[in-house]
Amino acid sequence: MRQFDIKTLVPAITLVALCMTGTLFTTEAVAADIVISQKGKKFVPKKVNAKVGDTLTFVNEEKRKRHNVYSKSAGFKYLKIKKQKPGDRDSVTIKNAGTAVILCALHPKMKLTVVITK
Ligand SMILES: [Cu+2]
Repeated sequence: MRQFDIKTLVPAITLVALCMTGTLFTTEAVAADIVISQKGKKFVPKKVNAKVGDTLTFVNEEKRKRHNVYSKSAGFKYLKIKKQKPGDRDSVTIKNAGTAVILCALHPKMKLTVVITK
């Protein structure tokens, strides 16, 4: 029975290891943190694209106003943050694809559209 030469085996293992890590890096998507400001009674920006697994971070940049975050969109009612005081920074992680409209209960004109793909 032929035995593998150590000089062949070591580079072969290294190559396999490199391929595996390369595969991991290319297939494993890095989740993004999408920062949205609440400023002047608006969400800034008012529309963002996201992927499942990304987080939405809401930063209240007002001097005095409070805000909150909620959604009535089907499948996205978990996208909510209770009262946010000026300076507060809170995040929610997106679990599914679709289009979510985010609102603020205190300021009915505030609207953010999040288009989520897998
Ligand atoms: Cu508000």
